[in-house]
Amino acid sequence: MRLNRSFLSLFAILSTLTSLSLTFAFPSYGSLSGLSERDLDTIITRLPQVAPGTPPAPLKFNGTKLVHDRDHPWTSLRKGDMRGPCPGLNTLASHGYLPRDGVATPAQLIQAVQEGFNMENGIARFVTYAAHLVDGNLVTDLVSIGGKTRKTGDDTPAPAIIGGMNTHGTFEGDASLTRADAFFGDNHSLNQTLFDQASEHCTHWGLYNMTVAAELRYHRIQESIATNPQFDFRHLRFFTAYAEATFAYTFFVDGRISNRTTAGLDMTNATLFFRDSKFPRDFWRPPFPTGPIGFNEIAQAHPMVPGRNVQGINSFTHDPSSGDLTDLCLIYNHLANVVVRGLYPNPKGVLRKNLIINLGHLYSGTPKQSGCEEVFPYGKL
Ligand code: HEM
Ligand SMILES: *[C@@H]1O[C@H](CO)[C@@H](O)[C@H](O)[C@H]1NC(C)=O
Ligand SMILES: *[C@@H]1O[C@H](CO)[C@@H](O)[C@H](O)[C@H]1NC(C)=O
Ligand SMILES: *[C@@H]1O[C@H](CO)[C@@H](O)[C@H](O)[C@H]1NC(C)=O
Ligand SMILES: *[C@@H]1O[C@H](CO)[C@@H](O)[C@H](O)[C@H]1NC(C)=O
Ligand SMILES: *[C@@H]1O[C@H](CO)[C@@H](O)[C@H](O)[C@H]1NC(C)=O
Ligand SMILES: CC(=O)N[C@H]1CO[C@H](CO)[C@@H](O)[C@@H]1O
Repeated sequence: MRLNRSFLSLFAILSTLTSLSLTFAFPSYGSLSGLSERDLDTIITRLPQVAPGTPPAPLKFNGTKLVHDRDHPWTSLRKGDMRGPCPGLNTLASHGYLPRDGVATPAQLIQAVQEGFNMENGIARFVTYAAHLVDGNLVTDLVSIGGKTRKTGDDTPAPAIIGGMNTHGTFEGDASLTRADAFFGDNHSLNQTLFDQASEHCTHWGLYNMTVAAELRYHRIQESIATNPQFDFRHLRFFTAYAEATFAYTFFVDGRISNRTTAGLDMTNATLFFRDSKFPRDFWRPPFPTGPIGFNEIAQAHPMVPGRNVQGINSFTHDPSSGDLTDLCLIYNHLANVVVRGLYPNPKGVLRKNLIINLGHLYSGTPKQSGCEEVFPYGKL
């Protein structure tokens, strides 16, 4: 009895200490997914609770303008600044359109991609809330564009699960053009071998344009099928892989070039964006609010189905449960009902409330013309 009691109080002290260290170590941008209810309770009461911000409206002035201006100089990284797999967001952070440490609210992300790259409001909302829901902190309303991640197959306890946009398999995924698959290690910095390969695709013509993008997109998929036993190319990743292939010529080409269908990015400027997170000198943003121009052309050049390697390399198998490019509503549905639900199976209080609000903002970014029906995995407020 005595023994039992002192054992229990020792246990109580130990677990309080564990919770304390967990709380103190827990960064305000860390994802709360995958935590036990006990850890969640401890962490949430000590985090600053910030109500989800309102998504910014479309830009008032939406034409081209100089964005590499005197108010937005490039500066090198300070200790602790985070950068991730997205060259667009990295560049915005290194020029101060986003907080330079790489931690931002969803509203700041939308404002920055609109202001700095003239990204269209709907697509900005969709990708921002997708990233925030799977990789961000829904209590503090912060997400890191980089951040630490848990290693594949590593079930280290909560403090190691930090989140941020280089978490593999939530938003970040396989067959990126200039970043290696997580299976090979570093999944977020520029991989010089892959960048050189991308440049070779351009040497026929010298510029990365829609035609090159279609070939390189397909080539990287085939490469992952043949080399990455864990290659996964389904759901949100199937969509983002095609969208991102368009981004380098839609967003990184000077806005004084008005025809965005034929726009091409040269490799010197590409190196600045992809490797150094830097605007070229005198860079102007696109001439109108822009999304993935050429998305359908790239997808149709080499039609693919969503799927994964089911049994090692070269075992790519169609997964009919995944939405494809003709059914974006299925991708939205899977994200809300399966992915987010899986990360947060039983949220309570402020967490549930903020999940509902952020899911509403995600839905507001689905294209009107696709007519997706809104889903409510956690009910309504
Ligand atoms: C808030 C909006 C955005 C979010 C949340 C976001 C997030 C991401 C993430 C997580 C990735 C990694 C996916 C992967 O390849 O595994 C990525 C890739 C990429 N993003 Fe963004 N992004 C956003 C806006 C932009 C903008 C405005 C641009 C261009 C100016 C851009 C350009 C790219 C490119 C080119 C890639 C592909 C890199 C590659 O394949 O090597 N993104 N983005
Ligand atoms: C850009 O701004 C103009 C002028 O305010 C507006 O008419 C147009 O609809 C805007 N374009 C988009 C795509 O928001
Ligand atoms: C770069 O990518 C290649 C091909 O995916 C991979 O084999 C290599 O290990 C990567 N290099 C680094 C430094 O991550
Ligand atoms: C862009 O150029 C292509 C090819 O020359 C042409 O077919 C298309 O109409 C042009 N688009 C615009 C918006 O000028
Ligand atoms: C890309 O550039 C090449 C070489 O100039 C050209 O043949 C091709 O038509 C371009 N693609 C587009 C979509 O403009
Ligand atoms: C590189 O970007 C700058 C700024 O947008 C532009 O003026 C220049 O023409 C680009 N270089 C090439 C070779 O396209
Ligand atoms: C899942 C995975 O491999 N993630 C890796 C992404 O890259 C960073 C930086 O190299 C690694 O720390 C992660 O383990």
